[in-house]
Amino acid sequence: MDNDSIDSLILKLHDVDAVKFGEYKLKTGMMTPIYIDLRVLVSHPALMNQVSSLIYQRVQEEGLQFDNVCGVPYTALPLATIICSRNELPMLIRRKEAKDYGTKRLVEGSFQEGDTCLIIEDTVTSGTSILETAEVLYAGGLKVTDAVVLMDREQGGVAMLASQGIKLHPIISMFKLLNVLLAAERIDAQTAQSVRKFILDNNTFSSKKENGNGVSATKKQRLETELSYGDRAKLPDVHPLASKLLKIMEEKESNLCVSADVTSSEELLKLADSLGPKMCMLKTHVDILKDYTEAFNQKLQALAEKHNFLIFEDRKFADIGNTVKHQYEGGLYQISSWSHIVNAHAVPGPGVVKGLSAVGKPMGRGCLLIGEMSSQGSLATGEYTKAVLKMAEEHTDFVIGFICGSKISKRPEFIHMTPGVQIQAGGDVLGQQYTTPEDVLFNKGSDVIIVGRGILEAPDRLKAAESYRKSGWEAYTRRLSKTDQ
Ligand code: S5P
Repeated sequence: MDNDSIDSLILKLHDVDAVKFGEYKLKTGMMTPIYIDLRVLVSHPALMNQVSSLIYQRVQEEGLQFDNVCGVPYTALPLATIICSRNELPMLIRRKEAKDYGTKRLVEGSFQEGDTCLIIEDTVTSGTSILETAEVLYAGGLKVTDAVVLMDREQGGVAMLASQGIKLHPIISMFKLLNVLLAAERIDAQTAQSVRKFILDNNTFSSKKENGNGVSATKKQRLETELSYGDRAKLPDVHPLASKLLKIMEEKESNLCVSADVTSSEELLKLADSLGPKMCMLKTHVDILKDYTEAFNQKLQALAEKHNFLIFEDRKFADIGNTVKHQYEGGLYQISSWSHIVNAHAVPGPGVVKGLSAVGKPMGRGCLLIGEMSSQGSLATGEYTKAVLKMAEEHTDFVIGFICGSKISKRPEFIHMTPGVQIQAGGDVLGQQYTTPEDVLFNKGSDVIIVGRGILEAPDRLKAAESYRKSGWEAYTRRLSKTDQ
């Protein structure tokens, strides 16, 4: 599904007042600063057709298998009708009330017991409307495995439905909607931020922990925060490069990024070749090499292909947009031509991301923002870290995550990478502070450990890399299973 058609749809939805900002009450009783009202769609036939096409496109892309289609009454009913009519698919109608005469059926249309019914919905908050419809379908002997929704408010619906065995496929997510409206100057940064905060603070699934609705609190917590790397790779809003990294991590059972801080190209290439199978990413400081050549980066790229890891040049850009743009694509190193990922300080303001993105985004590259540092006395803390988060949320088309000490964003699409890791906690004489893989992955909830001297200074580097890979992976799998009982 291409981004341009989603972006243009978002703007059209805003044009027809289907997206409103202010103070509104949701069906759940919750007050919200954003209201999505897709009931108005029926007055805009071209938009109805566009939405129906996108929903059906999603159904095809996902290769969903079903025998009939049911729209959740009432807003999604005409959408389901258009989809079924255009594509000659059998439709079912769920009655809201049983008739008190005749057949008293709650599901109208013909079907066989055991048929699978695909549900279509316009907006999801908690997922209960879809579940209510599914329950009526179940009572009629139907199965429900998938539902497609135009707009996901990202407040726990995906997780709640997953816990009930229904996979939800959203087309537009709240964060995407905000970014498009912000970029088009339909809303200001403050409004976008207050809505983001509201969404993150009001997860309907996790907040039900206290009143208990049949799913255990621990399971809810896991579903809110603990998707596996593989599941996160498939999230609708995940950046393609973050998705690639998460897939590599899952496949290689590795959350290890080796920091190859050596000064000879030959040694670096040897390291990349021998440790390649153990890591998901290799981090370089190209400007400490004493013998850099273009041939070096070509060999490095070939090794990244061979062993399936990503390259991360730890350049820590920190200048105005125009300067970093040149530093990223030009000069001696032409970093953008070979490094999948770079990082940047947020100190200069959003211009630094815009400058890097102008070069890297068209090439499918990604950027990590430095939210926290491992060094003693770092100034990147508190309000600064929060501002970094906000900057990331506003540039999700290029920023894929953070350099940080612990999980600083609840968004599972972001990757958290933590340096300052050794098997033994401690530090060096120049202010580096070390914590253990266990602490970083199990307690602090980060995703990737960045290890330099812990491996480089070991008597057997390959053995050391394997031991970091193993302890990192074990800590992560224990974290997943911790809340999965
Ligand atoms: O806060 C940070 C950020 C980074 S990227 N602290 C860090 O140590 N790093 C980098 O991680 C640092 O530049 C070095 O390349 C690596 C840590 O190396 P080690 O030898 O101390 O593991």
